[in-house]
Amino acid sequence: MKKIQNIVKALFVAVLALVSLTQCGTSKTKKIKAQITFGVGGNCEMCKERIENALDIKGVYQAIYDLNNKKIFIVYNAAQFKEIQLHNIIASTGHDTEQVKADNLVYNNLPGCCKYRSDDDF
Ligand SMILES: [Cu+2]
Repeated sequence: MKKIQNIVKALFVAVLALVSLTQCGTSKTKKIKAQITFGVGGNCEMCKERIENALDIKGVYQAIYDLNNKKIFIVYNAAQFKEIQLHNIIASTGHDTEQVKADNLVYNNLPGCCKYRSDDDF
């Protein structure tokens, strides 16, 4: 009788270990779905494509740039990105955001039709 109890006990421990192992695996890809909207400088369809392509990355589920009101809507994994990182990704393509100004060198390399800054920005 004692032997059976020990076997049951061992089985129980093994199952527990397995469960905690799989939980550990899933916690690595934890998802905290969040959404955010903020202003981004842009002019044309090329800008829209550039901005949205920059966010075509793992951990970003949706990125839609609205050319009319110059705002981007992003659905992302908040366990993977901080807000400021999203700003930085966009700014790195030459597009100013509400929080991060794009590097002038990158901005100057944008095609003429994409120059969205007004002269008094400088
Ligand atoms: Cu453009």
